[in-house]
Amino acid sequence: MAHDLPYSAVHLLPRLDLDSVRPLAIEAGFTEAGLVALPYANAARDAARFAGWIRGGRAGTMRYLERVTEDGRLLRERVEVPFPWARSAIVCFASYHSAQPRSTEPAPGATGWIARYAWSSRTERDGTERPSDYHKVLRKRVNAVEASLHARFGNFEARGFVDTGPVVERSLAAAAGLGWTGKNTCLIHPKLGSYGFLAVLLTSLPVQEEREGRIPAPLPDRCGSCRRCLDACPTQALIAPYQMDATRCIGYLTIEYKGPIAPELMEGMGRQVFGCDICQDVCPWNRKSPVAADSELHTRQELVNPALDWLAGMDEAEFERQFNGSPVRRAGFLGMRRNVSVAMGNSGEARFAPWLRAWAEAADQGLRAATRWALEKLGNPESGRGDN
Ligand code: B12
Ligand code: SF4
Ligand code: SF4
Repeated sequence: MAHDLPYSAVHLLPRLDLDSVRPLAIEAGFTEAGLVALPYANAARDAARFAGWIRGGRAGTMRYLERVTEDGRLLRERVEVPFPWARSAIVCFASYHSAQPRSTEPAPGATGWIARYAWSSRTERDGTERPSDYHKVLRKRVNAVEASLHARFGNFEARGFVDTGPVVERSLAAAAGLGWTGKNTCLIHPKLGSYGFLAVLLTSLPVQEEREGRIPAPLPDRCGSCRRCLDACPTQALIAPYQMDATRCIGYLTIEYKGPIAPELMEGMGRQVFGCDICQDVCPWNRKSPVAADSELHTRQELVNPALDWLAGMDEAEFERQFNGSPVRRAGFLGMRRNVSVAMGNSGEARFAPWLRAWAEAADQGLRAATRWALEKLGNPESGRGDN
């Protein structure tokens, strides 16, 4: 393995440089790519930030983020903890910006909001449109980059990740010069904005620029005095610039968290039924960023401002049909019903009361709590018979 090699042997290894890596990533379907030698300059600072975040209890029920090694080190704190052989990280960015409206624009009727990243679909060979999930789409692309590198450089160690690997992808992306961490904690690319997925390819190959002393400096923070995201977050999940308490984030509450939601947070959830785009929709860096034309990440029009009646009327089989292969499936059928109940409560429309009453005795605690809260919020209408 490369990390067992003496210095002289490491010196003889082929080296990566951005000029040869970037075209491979673009060819594989990514919008942009960066490269950084490991360990990177700010690794100790980022490790301390991550550890502080975990110790502050900000990860809630996302226990996988808290995994530790046998000697008690947080697995994700530094890349070298799980991957001591890694000498470089190629970080790829795939834009999912689309021309559709934003969650912060006036919406028609009683509709919910599904986060932009989950609208995706792809056209199969037989011409049918199927839901697509960025995890799968990008994974295939990372594998393609890895295969091209092997074809060029022969044998070396590599591991690719999209979201689920034990690395803090945004820290690596910032270190690789792809953008800066915004006050909303998102990675913002100066031209492409923040509607972009990240994928990481770790390799045991060293970086050319390092030897030449041309280590790319991380991009400067361009948030300036702006604080639109902090002011717009309806659940005050952005507890300070650059810092999020995930247990208050609607992205966490609607997707990751399965139980009953605190009433004051349900109030703030508004009409978001899956994820949340508010702190990105208000960000000026997403105003002029180009729309992506990605054939595997087409917008499913029916998921933009979906009618609450449509979502409420789905039985489990229909939920599967609509969301099998889509990121939305992660919320689960009952999780989505719980989120729809909250949105109904926040809609102010008494016609939703029959749905809510029908679910009020559900075995699922989260759904039960949400329907009861929503009915109360609508003033417990006696005759709320609507068009359902
Ligand atoms: C857990 C998780 C969540 C959690 C927690 C989010 C969070 N802010 O930590 C929840 C469920 C809430 C969530 C929500 C979302 N997520 Co998420 N999530 C992750 C995951 C799996 C781990 C993130 C993590 O380790 N968080 C811990 C904190 C400490 O790290 P971080 O915020 O990522 O890192 C930065 C900050 O900590 C910052 N920092 C900390 N303290 C300080 C202090 C100062 C002064 C400064 C300057 C910086 C700073 O430094 C780090 C970067 O340099 C990553 C994938 C991965 N493996 O990394 C995706 C990921 C971050 N998520 C992603 C997406 C798309 C989203 C959503 C947009 C989805 C949605 N629409 O609902 C929202 C965005 C919400 C937001 N404003 O961040 C993308 C982000 C892409 C991008 N351009 O930034 C990622 C990278 C997945 C991917 N592969 O594309 N997510
Ligand atoms: S995603 Fe929504 S809830 Fe989470 S920090 Fe951003 S605005 Fe707040
Ligand atoms: S809204 Fe303003 S403060 Fe927030 S991330 Fe965008 S530029 Fe930075």
